[in-house]
Formats: sequence, C-alpha cells, structure tokens
Amino acid sequence: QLDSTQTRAKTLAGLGGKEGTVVLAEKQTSGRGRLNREWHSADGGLWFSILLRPAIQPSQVPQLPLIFSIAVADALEKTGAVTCKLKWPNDVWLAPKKPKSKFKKVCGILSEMSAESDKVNWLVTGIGINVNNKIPPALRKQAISLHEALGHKANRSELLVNLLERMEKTYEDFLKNGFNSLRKTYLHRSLLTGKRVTVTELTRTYTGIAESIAPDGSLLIRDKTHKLRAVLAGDITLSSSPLPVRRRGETGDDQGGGENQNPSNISHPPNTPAPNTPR
Ligand code: BT5
Repeated sequence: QLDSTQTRAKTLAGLGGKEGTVVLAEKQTSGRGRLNREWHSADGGLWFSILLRPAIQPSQVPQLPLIFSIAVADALEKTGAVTCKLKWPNDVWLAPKKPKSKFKKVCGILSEMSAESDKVNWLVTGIGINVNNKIPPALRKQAISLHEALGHKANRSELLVNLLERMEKTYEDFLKNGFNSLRKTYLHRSLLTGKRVTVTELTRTYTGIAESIAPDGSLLIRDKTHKLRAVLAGDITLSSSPLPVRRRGETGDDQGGGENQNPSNISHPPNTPAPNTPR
C-alpha cells in the first residue's frame, strides 16, 4: 500500500532512478488525477507509475499519455470481449462487446515531469486501471471496471505483463518515429472524433465538434463560428445538447466528423500549459 505510486516514483526519479523503474501498489490511499483530483484506487485495481528519461522536447511530453493509452486499450481488449475507445487526452473508456453498451472510463493516465526549457530530466507516467476493484457508487455513472465489462475477474499479473510489453514497444516506436506515426492508430480508436463536445480550458469554456488530432497531439475543435481551435490542455465532456454551427455563407457543409489532415486556420490559446504537467 502506498499513498500514491506517483509520489514514490517521483522521489526515485529525484534520487537518480533508472529509466523503466516501475512502482506498483495494491492500493493507494491518496491516488491522484490531473489537477490533484482524487483517484479512487481500492484493492483489486492496477495502480502503477513508470519512470522515463526520454530524449524529447518538453513540448512533446503531452503526447505520451496519448501513445500509452493506445497500449492500454490493446492490452485490455486482449483480455476478452471488450471494446476500448480513447478519450483525449488521458482516458481509456471501455464497454462490453455487445450492441448498445455504454462506454465508461476504465483507465486514467497522469504525466508529471521535471524539465528545463529544452530538455526533459525525467517523466513519471502514472496509470490507473479499474480491473477487479469495486467502483464506488458516486463514480458508477462514469466509471467501469474490466471485471464488470467481462462478467468475470481478470488476471491482473497477465494484464500488467502484457501492458508493459506493449508500452515499451509503443514508447520505442514513438522515440524513433514521433507521435505522428501513431496518430492514425489513435484516431482509429478516438471516442471524441465527430462528436459535439464542451471544452474547459484554464480560463474559458466553449462547445464545438471534435474534428481530429493534430500531428502534435492537440485536439482539433471546430467551434460554432467555424474556426478550428487546437486544444493543448483541458477537460473535454461529450455534450448532448445540439450545437448551433454558424455556416460560412449559406453553403457551408462541414459540421465536423472527418479527419482533417492539413488543418489550416488553427487557433492556439495563449499561454496554455502542457496537459498533465504539475501545477
Ligand atoms: C486521471 O485524472 O484520469 C489520471 C488518473 C491517474 C491515476 C494513476 S493510478 C497510479 C498513479 N498514482 C496516482 O496517484 N495517480 C496515477 P483526471 O483526468 O483528472 O480524472 C480524475 C477524475 O476521474 C476524478 O475527478 C473522478 O471524477 C474520476 N475518477 C476517480 N477515480 C476513478 C476511477 N478509479 N475510475 C474512473 N474514474 C475515476
């Protein structure tokens, strides 16, 4: 039992711990999400953090939760009849493989780093997966466990070994070829693409259609004035209310949904911090 695998891994990072060090807990008493939100981490889940020392620019760090979420989705699907989707920037959502199943959050990823302006000293990526743990009543509308989706308990050690192997492979691929080489795979699993969403950034909230993921990993939103905005950090909720899209003239026909390979006219919010970085 630990307060948080994240805290322990960061201490090890400061003491010169090696790349690839994994801190795993049966249970966390102070598991955390982004912005210090509480992360429920009871017995039976998979709660771990990995210490990495990638030779990348600090601006690329937000791409790591994206690539690791692909590895989590693949490893979870390997356990049985479940389907996974990726919710930008750091969630994996899961549903039993049957018609009309509802997707809910099964995994959250948190990245924290120590960096200089052009160098990452270390990066600690925390992964929390609801495997056989009970979901507390307050979270049941939004969270699901693998046990619940499969209808039986899952083997956590098999899942962990499989996941670590996939993470290593994805990480090597990313270091060699960059995020863009994994972008199509991410888009293929994206929960948000084509959906109406509400974006909450540090200083503003707006609605739009999630159109694609940019080559740098930011989420591209077509807002109601038809402007394409790149979201670097923020919370995204799927909105159920209809979104009035102001058309370009009378003939505009794009309400989103397609993949925009070469987005022009992208607006970046000023002074937006990188996602998942400690504040
Ligand atoms: C995350 O944050 O999703 C990142 C979670 C990272 C947890 C891992 S576990 C190992 C390592 N050690 C740690 O201390 N942390 C990492 P965020 O996107 O901010 O989502 C947090 C929100 O998810 C909360 O505010 C709740 O609404 C919801 N939540 C809390 N516990 C959950 C759970 N077990 N399953 C699904 N949703 C949960």
